[in-house]
Amino acid sequence: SINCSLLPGQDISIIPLPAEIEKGEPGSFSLSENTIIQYDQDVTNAASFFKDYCKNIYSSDLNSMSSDHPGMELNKISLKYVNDFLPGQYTLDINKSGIRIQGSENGVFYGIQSLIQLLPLSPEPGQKNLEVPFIRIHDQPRFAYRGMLLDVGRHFFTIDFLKKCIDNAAYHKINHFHLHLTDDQGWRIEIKNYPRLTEAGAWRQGTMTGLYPGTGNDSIVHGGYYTQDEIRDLVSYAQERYVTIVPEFEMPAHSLAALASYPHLGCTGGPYRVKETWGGTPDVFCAGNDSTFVFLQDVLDEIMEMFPSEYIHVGGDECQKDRWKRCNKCQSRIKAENLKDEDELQSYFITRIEKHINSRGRTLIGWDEILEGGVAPNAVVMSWRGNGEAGCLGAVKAGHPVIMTPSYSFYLDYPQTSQEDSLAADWGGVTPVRKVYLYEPVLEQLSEEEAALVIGAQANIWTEYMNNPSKVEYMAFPRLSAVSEVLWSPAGLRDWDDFRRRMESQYNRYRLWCTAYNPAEITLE
Ligand code: TNX
Repeated sequence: SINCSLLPGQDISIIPLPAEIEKGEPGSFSLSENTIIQYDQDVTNAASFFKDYCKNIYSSDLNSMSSDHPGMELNKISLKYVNDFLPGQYTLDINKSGIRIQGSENGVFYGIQSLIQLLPLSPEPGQKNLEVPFIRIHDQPRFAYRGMLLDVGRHFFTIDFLKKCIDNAAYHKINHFHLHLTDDQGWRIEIKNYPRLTEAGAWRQGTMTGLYPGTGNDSIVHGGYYTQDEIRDLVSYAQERYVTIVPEFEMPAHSLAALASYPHLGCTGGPYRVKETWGGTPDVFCAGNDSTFVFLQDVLDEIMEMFPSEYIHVGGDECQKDRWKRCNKCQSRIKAENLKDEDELQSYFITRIEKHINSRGRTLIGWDEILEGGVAPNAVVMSWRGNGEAGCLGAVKAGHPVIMTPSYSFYLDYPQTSQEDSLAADWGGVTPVRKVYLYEPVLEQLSEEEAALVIGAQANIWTEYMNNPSKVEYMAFPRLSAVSEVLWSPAGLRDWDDFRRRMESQYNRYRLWCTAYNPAEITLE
């Protein structure tokens, strides 16, 4: 007899909540090493993901065969590709003849993600049979863009850790991993044409201690970067999990690491140093110098080679304009292009970059400041300031798609509790998991047409105060689980008490996944 924590008819606790769950007859299917995974060619990824998962988590070796081989009728998991299912859509059936998942290509993968959340949470050592309850699920995502951002600029994280983040994204049916690759405090990606970006820009000589503006400097060299080969490997790892990596190359501001590497790209000519404190800096790319644009376009070309993502993020946030005001070249540009002021100069800057990105068949994303001085014609706006409302309205009124990433609800660097026990950004207030869970990305006042422009939302993990992987996970969880439900599940099913009930199992799942989390926040009364 098997001691299994998930008994039939008992707790079903999938996160994000599926659109429709029908509990089947009482009973369960027993998955064992005699179970065969039979899969259609188009959903090979999902089959291998499931095999690897059972091997890694339960030390269970399942066999698989493609559906071209005649299969047996019983004791199998069948994965069927259905051509006319929508992106992400699937059905999952578990009954006495076995497990069947049908869906679009990524739909079957998401069916697998739901299935793994039906497996036992606290397996006995050596337990080989995995009981899963009879059930029928119909599911599909609410939003097309379901994102999380990791800032590798403020602190460097290894490729292995990025892969673990991608796994966690996939478990939560999140399909975009936004990598913030460049900032004042570090440049993190090899660019063959500009080697100094990583020779100089990837390293800082120390890091401020304490909360901004800081109590001192640790004088420890910090840095690191990804080679182009590592990036290609990471991109294909993500592709196998239906996660698109959206690269971000920040401009015109947050660019001090690039200026420290190539000082001629700034208005004053430098010298510049990779920044050792948090907060902004007046030094930004010079908008009057044509050689700046040659550099930016060359770097973007290498980035677009490495990342097949339709979306290319170019930042655009928090650009201080003082240097431009006092720079002859920037002022001549304003005159020559008939621009009104420095805001319009930023708009000229981003629009010029957008032309280049569009010419390569890609779409530009920028933070909501790209609305100031006029938004570039085809840009997607990421609305982050405050509760995201102003940026959203600015974008949709101009007919532009928008991704909601409101700092007040979706910034996972903000403390989770008022008694946060470690350093956390103190510029936005406490963001408990309940607040995250109850955030609604589509503003009530939007018309149907405008609402359709809200293509999704994203949680951001800025890492000023996170210098190791456990801290990142501790800040991310459980809040990222709440985010995933906002992104995936039908709005009408959102229910805080039910979510809290399901979170009890999710905490055990974090432990199965060896993922750190903050246990303080969801305590069941
Ligand atoms: C604002 S979000 C920033 C980041 C910081 C973050 C800290 C955005 C576009 N800019 O550079 O890391 O706040 O919460």
